[in-house]
Formats: sequence, C-alpha cells, structure tokens
Amino acid sequence: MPVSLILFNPFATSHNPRIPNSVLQVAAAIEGKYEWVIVDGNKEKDPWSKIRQYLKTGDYKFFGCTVMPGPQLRQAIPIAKRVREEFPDVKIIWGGYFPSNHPRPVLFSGYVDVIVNGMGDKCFPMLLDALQSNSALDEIPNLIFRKGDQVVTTRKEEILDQENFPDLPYEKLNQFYPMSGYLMRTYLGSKTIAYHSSHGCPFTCSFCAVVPIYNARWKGQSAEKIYRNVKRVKQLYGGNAVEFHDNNFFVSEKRTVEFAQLVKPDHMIWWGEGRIDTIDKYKEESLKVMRDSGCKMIFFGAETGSDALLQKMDKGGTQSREQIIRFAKRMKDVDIIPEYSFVLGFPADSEEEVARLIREEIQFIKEIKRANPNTEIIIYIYSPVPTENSELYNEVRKTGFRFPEKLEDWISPQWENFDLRKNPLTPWLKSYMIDQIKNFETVLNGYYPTVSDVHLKPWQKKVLRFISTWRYKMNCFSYPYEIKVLQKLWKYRQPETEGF
Ligand code: B12
Repeated sequence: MPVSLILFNPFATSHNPRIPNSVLQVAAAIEGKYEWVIVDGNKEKDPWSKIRQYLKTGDYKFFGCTVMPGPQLRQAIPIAKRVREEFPDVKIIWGGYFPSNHPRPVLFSGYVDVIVNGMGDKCFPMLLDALQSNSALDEIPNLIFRKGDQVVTTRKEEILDQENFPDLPYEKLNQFYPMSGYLMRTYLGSKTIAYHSSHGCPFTCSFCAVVPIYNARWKGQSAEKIYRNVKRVKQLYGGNAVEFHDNNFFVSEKRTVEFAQLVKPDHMIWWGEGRIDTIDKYKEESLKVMRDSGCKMIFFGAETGSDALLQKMDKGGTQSREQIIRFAKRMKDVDIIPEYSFVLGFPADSEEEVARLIREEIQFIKEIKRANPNTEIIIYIYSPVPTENSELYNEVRKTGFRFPEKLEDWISPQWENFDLRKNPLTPWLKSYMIDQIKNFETVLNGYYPTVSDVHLKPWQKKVLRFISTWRYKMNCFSYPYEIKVLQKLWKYRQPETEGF
C-alpha cells in the first residue's frame, strides 16, 4: 500500500472559504505516488478530531500543513503540537509564507520537522522519499530544517515552470468537500472560482512578504492553461466568475490580453492583483479588450502618496503620486474599478512626523476619491516583513522592533493583530494614531461603502452615506460611533480581512 499523508489547510475565514489552492497544488505534485487526504479547517468544526481519526488508523506517516500569518496559526500551532504529542512518529512538514519567512520559531518549537521554503512542487515529493528512506535532506532544494541547534537552509531553486505541472485535482477535492462549497458568492459572480496562475513577482518592494521567497522572479502559466482550467471548473461545477489569487497577475500584457480574448465568449467577470506602473504601460486597446472580456475590478498596491516613501519602499522610480491619481482617472475612462490599497503608519524620525504622514495620506486618499469616486480604498497598517538588506527593515530594527522568538507567542492577540495589519506592535505607532486611521476608515467606508459588499442594500448604502457626509467633508473623524453601530448591525464587509 502506498504511504499516506494528511494535508491540512487551517481555518482562515468563516465567510467565503476559497478553494484551498496551496494544499491542492502540493497534492497534485505527489498524486499517484503518495496517498493523500485533505482536511480543511474552513470546513470543519473540529478539524483535530478528524485528523486524529485519520492518524489513529496508523496509515499516515506524514502531516503537511500550509500556514500564512494570522488566524491560520491559531489552528496550525495547537494541532501540530497535538500530532507530535500523540503520534510522535508522524513527520510534520509546514509550507507557505509564514514558515518560509519565520523559520526559527517554527523549527525550535519542537513540533515541526521540516519547512518547505517557497514552491513545494518539486522538493516535496523528494522530501517525502528522503524521509521514507531516512536519507539526508541537504541536497534537496527549498527546505529548511534543524541539525541540532543549527538551522540548515538548502539551495533555493529557480522559480519553477508551471506549464507542465499537473492540473489541480478538483475532482478528488470534491470527494472530501463539495466543490460547490468553494464557489463563492462575491461581487464578481454567484459562483466565484479562486485561481492561482503564477508564482512570484518581478519587483522588490521592501514591505512585501513575497520578496524574500521569490527574489524578484515571476513565472506564470500560459493563457491557454489558465483558460482550460477555469473552463473545467465552469463545466464541472458551474463556476461563473474568477478571482485570480496571483501576487501579480498582470506582469505580461500579452498573457493578459490572450486570456481576455479566450474567456470573453464565456461571459465571466474576473478580478486580479496588479501594479499601477505595469498596467499604466498597457496599450489602450489592451485595457479595452480586458474590460470587454469581463475584467471589472483590479487590485493595486498604491501604498502611499509620498514619493519619498515610495522610494524607501523600493517602489519609487516606477510609481509616483502623480501617476497614482492619473491612473485612477484612466481606469475610470476604461470602466475598470481600481481597488487601491494603502499602507499607513511607516516609521519616521519623530512622533510628529509619523502623525503628519498619516494625516497627509488621509488627504491623499480623499484626493483620489475626487479624481475617481469609484476607486475602492483598502487601508492596511504597516507591519514589517523580514526583508534583509532593505533600508526600511533596517530602520525598523533600529527602533527596537523584534519578531517573537517563541512560536506560541504568535497567537497572542497582539501578534495576531499585527498579522492582520490592523494594530501592529510597532514602537513608533501610538494608539491615538491607530485610532485616527481606523476612525478615518470607518467614515470613509460610511461615505463610500464598498461595492464588493453584495449583501448591503442600496438604501442601506444611502443611509450610511447620509450620516457620514458631514464628518467626511469636515475631516471630523473622531468617535464615529453612529457609523460603527450601523456597520456592525448590517455586517459591513471589509475586504481588508475578508479579501487580501
Ligand atoms: C487565498 C489567500 C488567502 C485566503 C485564505 C485561503 C485559505 N488558505 O483558506 C484569505 C482571503 C482568507 C486570506 C486572508 C489573509 N491573508 Co492571505 N493570501 C491568499 C493568497 C492570495 C493565495 C494563497 C494561495 O492559494 N496561493 C496558491 C498556492 C499554490 O501558492 P502557495 O500558497 O505559495 O503554495 C506553494 C508554496 O508556498 C508551498 N506550500 C504552501 N503550503 C504548503 C504546505 C505544504 C505541506 C507544503 C509541502 C508546501 C506548501 O508549495 C505550494 C506550491 O508550490 C496569498 C498570496 C499568494 N498569491 O500566494 C495571500 C497571502 C498568503 N496572504 C497574506 C496575508 C497577510 C493574509 C492575511 C493574514 C492578512 C490580510 N489582511 O490579508 C489574511 C488573514 C488570514 C487569516 N484569516 O488567517 C500574505 C502573507 C504575507 C506574509 N506576511 O507572510 C499573502 C502572501 C498576500 C500578500 N502578498 O501579502 N488569504
């Protein structure tokens, strides 16, 4: 009998669980060689009891878990710990952004044996073979593990060509959890498919967690492959819209246009994440083809209206304040909604300077809204990622900021907030500044409720706007309780935590 393993996707969201692409792609890589089962924490009330049932059969030798920072840790940590305690012979492997970026606390926890650092498609089957035969791991790429007190990081392999990767085993996932439960009702459609068509990003923004993993490399599937798979989900399970989960879907204009042309006859609305500077270089006809094919909204990291800060983030030179505003207008003309995300609360030389920058960003966001009121605004608070050698991260370290050294500390409420980029523990940000940002966000979302909240009725949006008008216009953001009460009552959707 082939050796079996459990792949675990810890709980990330109670609304709209997406197709668990991370574990599914890993499963595709070992299909035929190893038996696998999936446990999805988004779908199970008590995933541990399910995992335990599997392990008690004695058939499972490996436990693989994907982990992104934030609430996924809340299940990933205690469950890995229990696997170790009750089934000490089972090898525990973690992959995904969290362990790749924070290997030390993970490995020194004592309950994670090996980390897959970056793409797992090639190294994971090699790792399982090596663990099976008790052979050395040193020559296998993309791994991090411990030898005594030493942490060994093996050679990072070039980003893999995904064209010949096997297609994702949706049919098998469907046996564990019905695919219909993963096709979400969103602003884009009633059955939205989550598809991931590329890895990496060619840029090196110093605040971004993708950079340490992919080192400014990007590779994507061909338009034909993307279309074939999207069509497969449409035909098999009725998918009628697509949300591309790529870090940067739009790197290649040619690929984007080809995909748009292929998907146009299917009348599927689609969405993806891109860069302002990249898409600003697209030809007018390309934007038109995209819009006509169903591209209704694109997510962009606008980040800040300060050219100096853009420079510090390694995003200057190619993106500027002037361009951010001009591009919002350009998107209005082609009828694609730009979803702009901003990162507020960067470190500065003095407390006054940090506070001044926040005030300036608020006014900049209002300026964008004047240029194109349809622009959707997403606000994050800056939480550092360990991008070694970047000016920004060096500055952060000088303030005394340190990540937790003990894995369990990551699930304390403060650090969870840090991960959600809502209330980080960065020493330069004072609580009145966080209040200021959050209060502005409340008023902004009142005055301009997001179009992506499909449950909010038009009359509710009107009421929200009406009560927020005076605050928005007069820059009076403190204590916006009346707006908060309505947002809570009507379960206002915040793309920041529900989306990306
Ligand atoms: C889908 C998604 C979500 C979904 C959750 C999906 C789920 N698992 O249920 C939702 C929308 C809920 C979500 C929320 C958040 N997310 Co999120 N999310 C993503 C997204 C867009 C796609 C992940 C994915 O499916 N990738 C496709 C797979 C194929 O790629 P992969 O995960 O890299 O997997 C490969 C390797 O990493 C490795 N691997 C991964 N897991 C495993 C496991 C094993 C066992 C092995 C062997 C290998 C392995 O092998 C895989 C194949 O090569 C990524 C960005 C991205 N493009 O990856 C962000 C991303 C992971 N999210 C991120 C963040 C920060 C969040 C939030 C915490 C914050 C926020 N405000 O958005 C929230 C809260 C999460 C929570 N509630 O726990 C960040 C992490 C950054 C960081 N600091 O490390 C990312 C990278 C986005 C970004 N660019 O900033 N997210």
